[in-house]
Amino acid sequence: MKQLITILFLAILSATAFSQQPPAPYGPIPTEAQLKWHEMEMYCLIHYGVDTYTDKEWGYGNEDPGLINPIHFNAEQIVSAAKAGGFKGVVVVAKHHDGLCLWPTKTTEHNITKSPWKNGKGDMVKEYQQACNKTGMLLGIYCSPWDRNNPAYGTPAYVALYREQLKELYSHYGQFFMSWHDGANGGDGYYGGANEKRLIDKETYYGWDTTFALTRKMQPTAVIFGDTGPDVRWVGNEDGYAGETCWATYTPVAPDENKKPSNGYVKYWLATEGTKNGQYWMPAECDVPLRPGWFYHPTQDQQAKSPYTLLDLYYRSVGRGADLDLGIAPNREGLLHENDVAALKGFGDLLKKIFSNNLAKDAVFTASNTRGNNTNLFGTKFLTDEDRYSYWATDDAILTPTLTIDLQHPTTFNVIRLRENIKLGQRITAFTIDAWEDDQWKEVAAATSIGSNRLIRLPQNIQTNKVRLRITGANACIALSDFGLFKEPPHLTAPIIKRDKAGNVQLITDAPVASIHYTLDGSEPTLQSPQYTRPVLLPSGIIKARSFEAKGESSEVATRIFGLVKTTWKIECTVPAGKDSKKENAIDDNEHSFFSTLQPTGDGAFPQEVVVDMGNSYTIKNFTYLPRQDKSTEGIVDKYIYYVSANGSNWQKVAAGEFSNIKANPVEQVVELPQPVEARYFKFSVQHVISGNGIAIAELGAQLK
Ligand code: FUL
Repeated sequence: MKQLITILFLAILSATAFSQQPPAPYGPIPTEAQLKWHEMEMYCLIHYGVDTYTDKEWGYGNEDPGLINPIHFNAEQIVSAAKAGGFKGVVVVAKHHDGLCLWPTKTTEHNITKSPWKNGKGDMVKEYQQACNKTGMLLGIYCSPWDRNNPAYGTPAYVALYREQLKELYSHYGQFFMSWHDGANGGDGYYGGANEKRLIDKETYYGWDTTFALTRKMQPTAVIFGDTGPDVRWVGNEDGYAGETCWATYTPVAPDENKKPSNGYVKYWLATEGTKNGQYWMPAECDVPLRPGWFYHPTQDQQAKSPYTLLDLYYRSVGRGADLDLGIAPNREGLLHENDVAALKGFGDLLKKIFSNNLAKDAVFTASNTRGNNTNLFGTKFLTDEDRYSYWATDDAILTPTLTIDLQHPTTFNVIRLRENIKLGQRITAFTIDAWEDDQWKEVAAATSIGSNRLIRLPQNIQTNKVRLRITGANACIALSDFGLFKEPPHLTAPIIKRDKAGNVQLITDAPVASIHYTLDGSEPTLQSPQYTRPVLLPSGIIKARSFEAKGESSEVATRIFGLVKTTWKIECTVPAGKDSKKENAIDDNEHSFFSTLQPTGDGAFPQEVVVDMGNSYTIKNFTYLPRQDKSTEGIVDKYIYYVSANGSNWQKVAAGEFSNIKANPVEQVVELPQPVEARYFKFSVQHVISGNGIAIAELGAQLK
């Protein structure tokens, strides 16, 4: 009898022990620093430097530090604007590819002490540190590995110097949340006057392992960002979005077989999705500038992304388990432009409005299974407690449970949020959401990866009193930490601006609105601005439009800047078109078609030149080049010369340069002329392309003075 009691007792004990046992972690799991980084969700990347004054995206390395004189520089204004946008920190570009250090470094003369700003006594990184401390924001650092100024670039001496620069930054500015290492590496530059092309072995040159060991030692709480992490990976585009399926795990792959992937040397396009069951916990950072470029350009003052555009990016980055890194660019005075400040604030307010009220917080959850039946430890009550690491779990064998959410009363929502307890790895691989409608379940959404955060934005509001989550695939039993339902405020959408080939602009709304008003001078449209009644002829220039409702509510402002109408244009090229391509595609106002001279074989000789006859003489202030938009980099131009002519035979050179960063950020390139020119013909002379034996042009354009 005694024996039986002991056995029974032991059996009960082991059952209780099991029911208290948390699930074993699955696959790679995040470090403490990575967890903190996930919790941040959003931060900003600040680009300011000589490019701010030269109107470039990459400096060549020969710029005069004397250019830097931001008389009103105010780190607090910049950091506070980011904070108002809901961002939790800033990464400061302390040195960009041009090599100018914004802190008083001992490693090179090419630094802020040689600028007139604060009589050479200033230290921008310090001022950002102070502003962050004051505002409760976190600080990160970007120090470009590629340095087009340094004479030693390409030799081991430079790598040692780069490490010295990092050491200075790591020692004097407190704790960093992130050390950001860019993948753009090697190419032509000033290099102390050598003016040459320096290529490096991207796999081995920087000795990243040694450098990152330094980071670990000196900044143990910082995550390290790079194309191959090791802590946070580049998402593979500068458009600000992760894949619809996006794994926090990733196995980077080198472009060539049997090589080790490294910064700037990786099949980066695989990073958009990551790797299901990948080797490392290496979540994605989605970086994207608020304006088209990373640096400030006065011509982009009207092009800050609107709050709703930012919200869309938020869903496609943070909503897919990645973080959003938004580029902000202080202007020549050292301040964020008021339009940028307003866009950030509008976005921050919107996020607060949407996510401050979880409509599922008082719901009654019924799970088809709870781990060891132990609702105290693993019950559904943890799904709405705002703690990312408390969770509902299932028994080890249960991979496809169902969760029914009784909202108790009809509830309207359009956003669903799910989170896993990522301390236990990324486990769920597929799920479906149903809503109770007309006495039956109706599927309203389905998705794959969840990880630290998954947001589903439904195309329309749903009203229901019951929702069901069906997990349809998992690598291991479930450890879900969050279930949320949210509703976006009603919102009048901005008009869509379209222009036909003849220059007639149409303003379109999805549904009728009381009125649409527009301006053609760059000012904000108000009820007093001209009312839109029929297409407006706009041969070149800016249009801003806004919808209004009877009660005075208004939409965001939609802005478009149009180049000169091309109906009278004719185009010729010095080399034949590639297969299935025609030259007219470069002037057809269709960004999805492109003209190419790429051939199946051959090296291709440059320059290759395109001549456009605009049909009439105009006063031109800039030329534009839109690279192909199909994600391929073949034929994308990165060095050009522009010529103009009155008769098509006597040519005058008006601009020459490089389209820096066009590979990672293939947006329309605007070449501002030093002064407006009178011309009927222009010649786009392509000196160099990123890769391939020919050129690829989606659109060529010009804007009138
Ligand atoms: C890129 C750089 O080349 C750009 O200039 C910019 O700094 C961006 C954030 O990273 O790779």
